[in-house]
Amino acid sequence: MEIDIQKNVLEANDTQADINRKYFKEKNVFVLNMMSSPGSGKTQTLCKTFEKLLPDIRTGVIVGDICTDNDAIRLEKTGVQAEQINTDKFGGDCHLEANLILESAKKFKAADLDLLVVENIGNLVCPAEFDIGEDARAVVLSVTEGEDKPVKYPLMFQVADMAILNKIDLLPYLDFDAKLAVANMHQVHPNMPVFELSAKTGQGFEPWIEWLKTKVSEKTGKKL
Ligand SMILES: Nc1nc2c(ncn2[C@@H]2O[C@H](COP(=O)(O)OP(=O)(O)OP(=O)(O)O)[C@@H](O)[C@H]2O)c(=O)[nH]1
Ligand SMILES: [Mg+2]
Repeated sequence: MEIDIQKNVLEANDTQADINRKYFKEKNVFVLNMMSSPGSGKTQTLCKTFEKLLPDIRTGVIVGDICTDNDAIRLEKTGVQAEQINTDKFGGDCHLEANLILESAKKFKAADLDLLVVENIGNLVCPAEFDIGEDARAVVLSVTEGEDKPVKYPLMFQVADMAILNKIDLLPYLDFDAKLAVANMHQVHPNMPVFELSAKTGQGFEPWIEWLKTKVSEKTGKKL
């Protein structure tokens, strides 16, 4: 019985995700779903990223957390419009579902966006199961989490189109083996692009920014 309920929830979500995808196609906006464990640096990475993209790339962000609008406040300091979703109002879900995304996407003031980023709720498991109608998925792993996470939580890394290995400024102080972490990502998802960077210092940002700009260009037809 429980399995049937879960199946129904996922099927309903998939139907809504297809509606979202159609909406995003009409709006000609590239949508990136960014996922990770709590604290790996999604918000910090996005703040630095938006500083580099704005105002040339018209950008919006939807940010999910169980409680607080802390991340929306941090992100808005870059000049981006941020729409916070809190899931504590409806049971404290550990992931964002497609219906919430469409509701929030309709709140953006700009007539047209080129890029809409969804910072998903910090969780390395559930968000991977919920299609939100995005064009691409990013997973962030930070060097304080352990090299083995890709093989312990493979689904997240299998559904991702690219990965960020964040907090590389801390490598001199840790035993973390970055080569092994990347090899573990490639064990579950061969050839996935991995960008090693520090959202604190900005080190390693260029290849990630180039990847993102290329994706936005491909979807929108806009030369960047
Ligand atoms: N040293 C270092 N610290 C970082 C880096 N990126 C993020 N942090 C710190 O890590 C902590 C968590 O970063 P956040 O950006 O809030 O992480 P998050 O993934 O958005 O967290 P949730 O939204 O709660 O899931 C903060 O104290 C950041 O300042 C980095 O590259 N290097
Ligand atoms: Mg965050």
